[in-house]
Amino acid sequence: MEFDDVQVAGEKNYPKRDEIPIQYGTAGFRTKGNRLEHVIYRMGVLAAIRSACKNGAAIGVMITASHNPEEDNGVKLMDPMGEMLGPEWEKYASDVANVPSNELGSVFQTLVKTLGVTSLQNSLVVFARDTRPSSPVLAEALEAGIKAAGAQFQNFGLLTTPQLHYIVRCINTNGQYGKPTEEGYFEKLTEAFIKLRNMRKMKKMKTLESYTSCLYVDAANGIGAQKVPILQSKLGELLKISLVSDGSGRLNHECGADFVKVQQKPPTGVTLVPGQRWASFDGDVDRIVYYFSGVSDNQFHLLDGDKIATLVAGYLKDLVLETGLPLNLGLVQTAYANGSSTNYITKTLKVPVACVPTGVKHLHHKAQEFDIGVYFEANGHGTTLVSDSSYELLQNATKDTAKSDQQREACDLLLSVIDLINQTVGDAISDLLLVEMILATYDWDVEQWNKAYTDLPNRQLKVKVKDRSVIQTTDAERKAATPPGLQSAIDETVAKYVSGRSFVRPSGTEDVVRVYAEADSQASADELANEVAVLVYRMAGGIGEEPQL
Ligand code: 16G
Ligand code: MG
Repeated sequence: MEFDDVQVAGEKNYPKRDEIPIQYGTAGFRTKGNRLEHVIYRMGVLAAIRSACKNGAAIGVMITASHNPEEDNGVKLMDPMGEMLGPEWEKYASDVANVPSNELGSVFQTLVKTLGVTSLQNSLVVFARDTRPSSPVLAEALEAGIKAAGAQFQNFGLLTTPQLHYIVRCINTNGQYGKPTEEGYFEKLTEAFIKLRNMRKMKKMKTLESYTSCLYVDAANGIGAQKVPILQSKLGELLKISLVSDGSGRLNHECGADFVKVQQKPPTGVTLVPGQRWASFDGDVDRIVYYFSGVSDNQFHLLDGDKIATLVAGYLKDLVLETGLPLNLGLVQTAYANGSSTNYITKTLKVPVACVPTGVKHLHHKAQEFDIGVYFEANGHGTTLVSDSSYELLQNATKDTAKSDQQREACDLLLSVIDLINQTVGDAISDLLLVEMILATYDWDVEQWNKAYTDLPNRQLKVKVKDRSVIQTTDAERKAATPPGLQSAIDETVAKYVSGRSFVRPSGTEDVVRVYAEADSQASADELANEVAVLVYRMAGGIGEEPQL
């Protein structure tokens, strides 16, 4: 196999623009959109090679930078079951992205030789993009790369990231997971939702004076704004959705799940009427957080990934009990999970909890260890995984006459809940339907949901340092292994605060060190975060102005 054409077309149309190295990070490559053309061209070729290594299974490529500002863009590859690219390939992706244009052919040549790939003709790459201004040009670069590699492709145009993950899985399971189209995606989710709403008598939501059964969705001015109306058209009266940040403003600008979570306030310009139920997506619709303004206290209350996880885990736990099947249920979180949530899950729900490093791939991997594994990052990214054997067990149980009617009904119900969940990755649309279904089942409004536990006040800060790799972490990022002395200094500081907890970690997506702190009051959480930020600044080579104590 020769890569001369790949190199010639690459040098001519997609030459490397600069020498700044770029790494395939937590969620693929992410940087300014205008730095990515050559990288994405190369990823087209790499995805074709990955497909060949997987016997021609479809590999997905998504062009998006999620919650990043509009001028950024990014790219990530998806493996055959719709999961993130195998971590062992992240290095290949980084190597290929960084070689000079005139060495591209030989680098690919060496790679296919190492991997034992002899042809790319039967490779299949499927791709989609979000709504960023730079996305169409980058999609062209990707297509050019796939064509230069001589592979086959399908361009799905504008999709949410989780939709593409779903489609990849559908293609590679020959439609067993669903129809490999956007239509198929909405059909599967909404049919499950409608079935669940009809299966058990679900009472109307509580009618608080100012309560409305309409859900308000902030689509971050992203691709979600185009997809929510499709969802609405399928649900009709069953769920009324009112859209804000509907694409008329700047992507992710003072809106969206990340803004709401980090700033702990509604999108700019939104006034919450007490009791209204609100949700925010991020720019590519793989995160969701809920929030509301309290009817009695008029305060902003956030129902983040942790609150969603506990709602889902509690609901599934009861349902599993009703099935009478020996399915083990577990929940996976990261260090960012609020201490109160972990407490509630272990002590009240009595569901085992695992803690893993930040990044979907880690959570997803860990969740696979359970029969039913719920995973959520506090930032609102999460889903539930059900093992194939558990799925089969449930299917068989629905036909098992030795089981009671109630048990069989519970199995059937659980199977529909599984259909409602996009198991390939966290999916704001699927999570929204799941939350809405659970709230309707319990006859709960957001206030009742929120009462499960009270979050410990918390604060996140960023510190700029010369080289963030001087901070290495251990114990699922809860402890700093280097630089020497930093952890013991953090420990000493934390000890001064009631219910204090703090950790630091180098960001995987930005050139900063992140600081997280929680304590018994907001003032203490702010103070603790600040003290720890100063420690990082002083002990890990801070640049710019020192954080003020
Ligand atoms: C990416 C990750 C997300 C993680 C975040 C952390 C995926 C698909 N996304 O957005 O899971 O929470 O990075 O960012 O893996 P940070 O390292 O900058 O804090
Ligand atoms: Mg995202």
